Amino acid sequence: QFPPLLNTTAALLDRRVAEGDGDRPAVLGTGVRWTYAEMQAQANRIARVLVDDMGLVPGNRVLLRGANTPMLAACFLAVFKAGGIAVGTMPLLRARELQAIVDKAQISHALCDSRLAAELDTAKANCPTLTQRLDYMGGALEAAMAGKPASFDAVPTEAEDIALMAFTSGTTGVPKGTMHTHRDILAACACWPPHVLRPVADDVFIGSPPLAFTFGLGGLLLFPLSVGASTVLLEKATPDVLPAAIAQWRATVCFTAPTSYRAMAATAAQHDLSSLRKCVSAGEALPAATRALWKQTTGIEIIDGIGSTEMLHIFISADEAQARPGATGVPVPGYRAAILDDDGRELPPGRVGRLAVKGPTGCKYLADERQATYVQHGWNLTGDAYLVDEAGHYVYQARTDDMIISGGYNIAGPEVEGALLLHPAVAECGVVGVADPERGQIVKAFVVLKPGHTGDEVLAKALQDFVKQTIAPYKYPRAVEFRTTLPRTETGKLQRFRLRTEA
Ligand code: 3SK
Repeated sequence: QFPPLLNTTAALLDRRVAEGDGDRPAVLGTGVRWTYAEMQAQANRIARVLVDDMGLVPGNRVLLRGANTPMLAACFLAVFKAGGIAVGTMPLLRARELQAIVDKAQISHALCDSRLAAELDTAKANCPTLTQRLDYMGGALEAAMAGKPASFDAVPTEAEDIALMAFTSGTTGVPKGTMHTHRDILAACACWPPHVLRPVADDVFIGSPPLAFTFGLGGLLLFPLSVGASTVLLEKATPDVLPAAIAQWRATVCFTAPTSYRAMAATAAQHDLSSLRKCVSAGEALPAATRALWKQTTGIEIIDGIGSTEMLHIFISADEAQARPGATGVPVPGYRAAILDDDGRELPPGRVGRLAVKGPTGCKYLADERQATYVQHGWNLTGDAYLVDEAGHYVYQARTDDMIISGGYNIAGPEVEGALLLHPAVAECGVVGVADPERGQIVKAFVVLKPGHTGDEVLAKALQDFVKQTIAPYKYPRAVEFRTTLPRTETGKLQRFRLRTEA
């Protein structure tokens, strides 16, 4: 039972300091090693700047933009502590994507890593609600913090107050904001970590997912704090640098995506990974071959899991003892799962249907009609097709929607289409995911050109570069095929399923 008055930062950070863990290492990064007491002081000073200088009142939405750094972590904790609503944004987002989030969430405040300021500067003109902004990493935020005392009493938020809005681009590319309360956050800390991951206070967490992605926020900030462990926040955690970082920091718990484990296996022998004891994979289905390769290379059985931005974190998973190649796992204690047919009836083992889950966290979209699609009959329908085997293990089959999952990124085909259609040579286009041994799927664009343009390699490259300049670069189509027509229904709707089979 959670008490009615509940503040995430008070529960995860202040309590730890009050109970005597102030001198233990909390957050590590390039040139930074903050103890729990230092982390608390940083968060307190930022909270004071937010309230005293930027006029934040409880319920205000605060956009956070930055690479994974101790300062970004302190900003999240400061916003929770001041009773604000933290809205994390992916570092790679462009101005138009930021603008859509600011508008949808009615964001009034922003704390931005100064090295990523340019896109927010561009977005500013079209963000009338965003009136208060300070930049950090050599920006005005640190200067404002310098004059503040290191104390700040947590705002007595209620358990059901919204603490976090996490955005996901969804199948249509129109961003969906998912809302999570203080109680949701602490419930996520109380379910998967103690029952499946089982971290201890001496653990050192490390990994690649951005704090703006709830997989990263939980795995690299909330969960380590919840047990008094430490976390290494790396600005760059691609597979070419992660093994060296694991060795350097003697990390014990790693969070990353299957593609990253596969890539890291190739260079693992060149690094001392002997400190590692737990490896967590989520974000896309874990191929049995990747699990086997990582086990053969490091001796470690990957802890696989599926979560969603809507559900906040992982709800089906398997610890090392329960792991079965090809299966994601079993419902995390606290959650229930079922496989439903299109009419909402539960299917027996072995039958493929829609994955449905319920538990202490759940989907609460911000003003979005897709709420009624995601939540039906009291179940959260994740958009994944699964089957459950006779032993109760859940086995992933496919996405049930148009989302493309490539290299751990969720990419909405229609959003890439929207970017391509801005190019002067493009008349029509359709974007789908096609199977790829390395990335799971890649984004493929089928393009019909306007008269006077020739579909050759030069134009294909120009279109790819154009998409990279228009939206987050990871969404660009890695394959481009020129067509004279696209398959459409009589009413003109693009038939993406036909493109998928023709790809
Ligand atoms: O994609 C996932 O599996 C996931 C896992 C944990 C938290 C959030 C997400 C989207």
